[in-house]
Amino acid sequence: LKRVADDVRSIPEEKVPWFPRQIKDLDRCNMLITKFDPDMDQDHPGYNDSEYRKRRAAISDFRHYPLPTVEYTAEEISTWRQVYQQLRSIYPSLACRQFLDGLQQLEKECGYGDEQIPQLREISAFLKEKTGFQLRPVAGLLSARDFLASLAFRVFQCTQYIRHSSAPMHSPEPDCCHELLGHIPMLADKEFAQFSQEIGLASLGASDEDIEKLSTLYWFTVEFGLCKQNGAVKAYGAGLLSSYGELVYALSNEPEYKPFSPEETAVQPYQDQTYQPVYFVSESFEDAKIKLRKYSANIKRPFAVRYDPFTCSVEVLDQP
Ligand code: HBI
Ligand code: FE
Repeated sequence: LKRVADDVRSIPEEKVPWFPRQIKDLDRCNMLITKFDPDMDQDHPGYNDSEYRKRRAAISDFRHYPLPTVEYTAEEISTWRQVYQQLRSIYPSLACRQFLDGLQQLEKECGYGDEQIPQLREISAFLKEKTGFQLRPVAGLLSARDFLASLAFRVFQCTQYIRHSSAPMHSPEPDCCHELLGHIPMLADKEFAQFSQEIGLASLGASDEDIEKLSTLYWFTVEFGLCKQNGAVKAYGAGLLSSYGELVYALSNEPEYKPFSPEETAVQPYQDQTYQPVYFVSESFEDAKIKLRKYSANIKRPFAVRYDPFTCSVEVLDQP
């Protein structure tokens, strides 16, 4: 008696990259990309400043995780103040409504202002109540795969050190000015939080090629996105909302604008050294979310994922 069926039954050898199923698995999502670190990048304003590099490393030492309080120095607060004042003055005319709403609440409830650098612990508690997002401290730029995976759990990996004082208006790497001013106000918006999580869920176990596309999508939406609002175009991307120069430029009518379309946006070459050559404009977050869902549904994975908000974990389902 031969059991041919069993012998020849082909088991598809799908190689699915490891991905986190629970929040605690995010301990393994910590691959740093060091090319823009002050230790590695000769163009970093802190490259020749060993005191700065030591300080940056000390702030990023998370042995006392979770969410250490940082005593910022007078110099650090002064850098923050310059960034805050300059950006704050142009937000009302250039930032989208959701951002302005979020920022106003943060000013009221989390110590946002030009006097001090807000603390991650307070911000995380605030976001948890608003949208379920929480912060996790991170030592620098993370790999796209690890960064996106955390979004699936409504966890935002957030740097805590600040840029070098010699260049308050620009940082080659993410720093607390970028995170706290660019990202956090938007993460207090429910619809935007949902959009962010859905990019994250789409990334779990995806191929390197699809990660590249999702990270480009993320780049042109969460980082550099524009949206229509009451007949005007406003900024919602964190890269814009944390850069005075690029925020003004992006809304100046000088660059090229294209309607947000995931298939096209996902393969658009982007710039991480200078201003973007093109910006994508969404009709609304609702519209962006629907389009993203359609796009994600076409990503080939031999399984589907579902987020269980009760256990904060990801269930893996066989594709029907
Ligand atoms: N890492 N710490 C940190 N902060 C970010 O904003 C960030 C990141 N890694 C990748 C990334 N952003 C995106 O630009 C995409 O590559 C996902
Ligand atoms: Fe960012």
